[in-house]
Parts: sequence; C-alpha cells; structure tokens
Amino acid sequence: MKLGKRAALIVVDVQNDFCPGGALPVPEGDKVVPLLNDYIETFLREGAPIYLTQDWHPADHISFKERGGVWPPHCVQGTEGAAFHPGLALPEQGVIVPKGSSPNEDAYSGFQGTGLAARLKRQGIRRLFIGGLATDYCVKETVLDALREGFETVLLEDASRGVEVKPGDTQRALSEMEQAGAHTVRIGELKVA
Ligand code: VGL
Ligand code: ZN
Repeated sequence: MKLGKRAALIVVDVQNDFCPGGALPVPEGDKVVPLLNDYIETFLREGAPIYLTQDWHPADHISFKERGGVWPPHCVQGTEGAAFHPGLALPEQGVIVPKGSSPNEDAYSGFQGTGLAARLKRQGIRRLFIGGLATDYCVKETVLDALREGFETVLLEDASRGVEVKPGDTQRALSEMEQAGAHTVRIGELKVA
C-alpha cells in the first residue's frame, strides 16, 4: 500500500487514561505508541499532515457513570489522564483535535462536532490513515465517519488496540470497518515512494 499524495494521518486518543494504569485502560494500549511514532516519522518525512484527536470531557460528561453513562470518568479536560501518552512523538506540525467537550453529547468519532472533515477536504486530502485507541470505539467511529465523508480510509491495524468490554469486540469492529470499505495496513506494508 502506498502512502500517496493527498494522504493524512489521524492518531486517535493516545492518552494516559486509555493506557494501562489510566482510568479507562485499553489492554496493551501503550503498545501502539512506538508503532504510531514510526507512522508519524513516515508522514513527517513525506510532508503529509498529522492530526491527533484528544478525548476531552468536562468533569460532568454524559458518558460518565455518575450521569448514567457506561464509562468511569476519564480524559477530563486539563488532567494528567487526558494528556497524550508521554512516549508519543507529538510532532510540532501535528494538529490537535479535541472532541467530546460538550457535557450533554457523546462523541466517539474525531469527526463529530470538530470540523475535521471540512478542514481535510479544504487541504485536498483524499486518503486517511487512522490508528490509536480504542479500535472498538473511537477508532471504529472515526473510520466509519471517514468513509461516510468519502475519504479512502486505511486502518493502522498494528497501531490500534480495543477495550474489549465484551470479548470479540475488537474483531467485530475490524469486520465492521472492512465491510464498510476500510482497508488495513501494517507498518512494513506502507510504501512511501
Ligand atoms: C473512548 C470510550 C469513551 C475511545 C473514548 O477513545 O475509544 N472510549 N471515550
Ligand atoms: Zn470518552
């Protein structure tokens, strides 16, 4: 698979709360960090834009258990848990996309309420490479929205991990994304020339 012109990288929610020791840990969530750093390096070398979504909730967010949601409080704005994993090679040119900031609205997708699709289209981007946390929630919804928006969409399979609230969720998410038209790639398969 070629990176191609008009490609962008979207790194989804690689934050402390989604890594082991965090408030809503994804098993092996931290394992995506070195791989994403490799992808980031590749995209930087190619001059391709990089976006990083950040789950960014107010303290009383609707998805939290206290408000009848399903999740423990996580990624509360300005907390250490909401910070990017310290090992992530945050590029200076990287554009941070906060999401889930409205108290009464859940937002798994990086496209929901962020203006991201319009911004990418304005830049002439056609193909998106998407990876991060969690495969069965925010990565999945971001990939499905990317496809709905008409982008050619590639999941970074080795640089994503699922929460697995129910066993098999990650695998089901992969099937759903592929069925919707997503491609998948691993770092060794990505050609830049
Ligand atoms: C996510 C659950 C709640 C995610 C965000 O990033 O996948 N999951 N908020
Ligand atoms: Zn969240």
